[in-house]
Amino acid sequence: MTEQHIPDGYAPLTEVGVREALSGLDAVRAILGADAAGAGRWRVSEVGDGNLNMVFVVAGAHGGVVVKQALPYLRLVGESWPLSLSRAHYEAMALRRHHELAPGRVPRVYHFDETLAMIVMEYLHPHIIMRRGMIAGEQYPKFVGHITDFMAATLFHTSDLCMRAADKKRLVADFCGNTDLCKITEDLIFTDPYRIAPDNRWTSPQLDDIARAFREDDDLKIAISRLKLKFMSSTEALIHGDLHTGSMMVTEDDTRVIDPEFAFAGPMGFDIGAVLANLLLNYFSQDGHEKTPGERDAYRAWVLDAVAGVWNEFRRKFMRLWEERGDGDAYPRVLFEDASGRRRLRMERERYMNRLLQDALGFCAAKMIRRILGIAHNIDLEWIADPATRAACERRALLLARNLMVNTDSYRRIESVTDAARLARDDAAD
Ligand code: SR1
Ligand code: MG
Repeated sequence: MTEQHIPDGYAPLTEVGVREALSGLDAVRAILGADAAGAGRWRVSEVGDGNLNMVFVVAGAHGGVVVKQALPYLRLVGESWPLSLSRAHYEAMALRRHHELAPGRVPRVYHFDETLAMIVMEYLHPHIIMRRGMIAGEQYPKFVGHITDFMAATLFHTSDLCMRAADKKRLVADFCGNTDLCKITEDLIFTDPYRIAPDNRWTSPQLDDIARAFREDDDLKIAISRLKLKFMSSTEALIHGDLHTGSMMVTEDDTRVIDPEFAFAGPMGFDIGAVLANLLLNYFSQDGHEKTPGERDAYRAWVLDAVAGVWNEFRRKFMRLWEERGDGDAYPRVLFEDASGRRRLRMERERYMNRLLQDALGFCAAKMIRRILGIAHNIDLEWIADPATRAACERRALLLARNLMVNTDSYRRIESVTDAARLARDDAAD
């Protein structure tokens, strides 16, 4: 952990502090309306349910804003786990970049206060956290289109396929100080679930055997270590870094990506894999949420369609961007101007996308395993009250994830992943 720097003037916000901090901001006052006595009085409520920060909703007579403040420690654990306030700086920078690249897919930033590590942003209403909607069995028909627009735009435009080398290097430099947050990922996703770590937990005793087997599985530990190296050393694009369904706010018609505090220049497959993993975890959790067996069959089918759609649509959109706007310093167009060159470049793009799917599937597996054996779990599974049912769902997810990670190259198409997920459930039901 880097040494903690807390600027003079920083203090964790209270409701009173939020009021004070916002009262001097003309743009924010214009959105809320004046903080006046009676009906005009701003209503401030703390709503944060994430692992890291404080989040306030402020409602005024005219509208609302969200105030997110970083704490100098990890909220989930407390002051014993110090964490750099600078994550708010990286989050604000990523939100602004994402807004430029994928307008309408992220909340607008109205104000960033570096001293308070505070971002004031658009209040998304009536959006809910996607994970909660999925647990309730809600379908989001526009989700695949929206999330693939977001990923294709943000990943392509911040890659060397699109950027000039000097600009790309500046981007890498702009985000390279986000080391505390990268370290969380490096430890909690790529290391701790495969060793005895103090904060690991799982449904015990039901999963004790598989947790131990994973700790003793050299094939798996080599595979996760290769992924860790890729995460640490690849600077392919500006990635969100924590793109799970708790980082998405949705309605039937809209999808917004929030919380990019883990953003840095990393491997694109990490974001794609995060989306796939969280859909698959939800898929496996549905047995614990249906009231009668089969009640969620249609929902399960929708989730698997979404898994396939996320990759296939992303691939199509990313390829198209590359064809139309591939003016970066990688694969210079000047080298491929004749018919044979153009044909070879098309083949190369196919090869690139195949490799990207392999990366995404490896990271997908890593993200599934960490949510079942590591410190931070998903409510999709956590909210299954009966431990035996929960463990059965988790075991299926773990077995698929292990195979995905160790035998990634036997999954050449996303449909082989959805088939395997279906089979993992059907086999267990037999
Ligand atoms: C201890 S922090 C745990 C997790 O919360 C965030 O959402 C990230 O996924 C991080 O790994
Ligand atoms: Mg988050």
